[in-house]
Amino acid sequence: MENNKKLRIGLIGTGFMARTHSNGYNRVKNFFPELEFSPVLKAVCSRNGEKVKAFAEQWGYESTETDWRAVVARDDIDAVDICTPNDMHAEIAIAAAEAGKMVLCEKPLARTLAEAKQMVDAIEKAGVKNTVWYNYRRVPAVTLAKQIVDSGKLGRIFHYRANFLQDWTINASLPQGGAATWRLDADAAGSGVTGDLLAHCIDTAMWLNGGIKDVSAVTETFIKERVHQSTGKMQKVSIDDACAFFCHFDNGSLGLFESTRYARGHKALYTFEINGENASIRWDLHDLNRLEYFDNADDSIVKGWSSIHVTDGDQPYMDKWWVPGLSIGYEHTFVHQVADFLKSLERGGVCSPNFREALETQKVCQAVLESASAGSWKNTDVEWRKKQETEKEAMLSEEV
Ligand code: SOE
Repeated sequence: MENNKKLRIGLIGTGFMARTHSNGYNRVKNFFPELEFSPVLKAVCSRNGEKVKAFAEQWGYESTETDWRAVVARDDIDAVDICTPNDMHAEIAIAAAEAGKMVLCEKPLARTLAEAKQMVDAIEKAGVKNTVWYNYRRVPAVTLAKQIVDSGKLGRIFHYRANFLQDWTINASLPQGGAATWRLDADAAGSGVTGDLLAHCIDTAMWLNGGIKDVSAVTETFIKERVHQSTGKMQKVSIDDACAFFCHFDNGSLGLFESTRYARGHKALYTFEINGENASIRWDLHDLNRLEYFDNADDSIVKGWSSIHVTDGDQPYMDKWWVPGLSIGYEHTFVHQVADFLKSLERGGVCSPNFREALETQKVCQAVLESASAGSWKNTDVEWRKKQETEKEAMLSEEV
């Protein structure tokens, strides 16, 4: 890294996630001016030369590449940000780590647990900074949920419930494979809703409620064959279109998770609810600035679910934005993750989830898929408690 506290980014990919990350890099110093480090958009890479040039111009990248290996080899790049389909994550992350680059990787970390383990080994061997973009942790209302849970206000936790519902793949004529629909191709994605959507729910759940011990899952593939973009032929669909699972958390609570791309009417409905002995909380991505809270200690005449509008300067991240009462949105979660990454460079600590933490989510995803195909409970082997004891998170919100 250059001494003048620049973090020179090489971004691989030009799709939807590449836009969210680029927006994060571009906005961060406007709203977190106190951070010592500043991102510099050095290079963006895509195989499509025209597309990558247009992307560079639109988002302010200084140069373009059409081969990711060129980005990894460049001396003027400190950090490689991976926004490709999942089948490229491992190869790029491992090569980048071996070249001594920091790595920021879009979720899920990998297609399989085996791939994810190789990535963690490479990153830890190289000793480079790393993070995985499980962005929903950095919705201020979700970070507030973490603070409330950690304060012990909920008491003993009995239940954790989460859903992530979409409906964009109901159309049987949608192909699998290719730039827009690689998420339907098991070779490119690894899995369907389990890796794409439940991975978010699992990451948040273990962050809020600790390790998941074992799982019992069912999956379904509703549309069994789709045309493949690369062959033009009808091919078997091997991803899970829907998945539901029960689990036990290490703390003794029960978890219930559901995800599908066949819930007509729902576009990206991520919700979770935690029920404790003394209080409960719930959150809904469609109303992301609000955290609902029920406290059994309230006076009976006013007792009920309250809806906290998480926009006050005392609440996580919100002192950085507008004035109390004014909302922020989805894109801000990526600005927050960039800010936390820059903070981790300055002050040490981990920009959670790092690769090792994301490996725990990968273990649960793998156990879910194995449980569904075996029709039986599976242990996850997560080591969440151990990691919590050993690593310090670098989150700006902790200082609020
Ligand atoms: C899928 O439609 C998707 O874009 C996921 O890949 C993202 O991770 C999720 O945040 C929104 O939905």
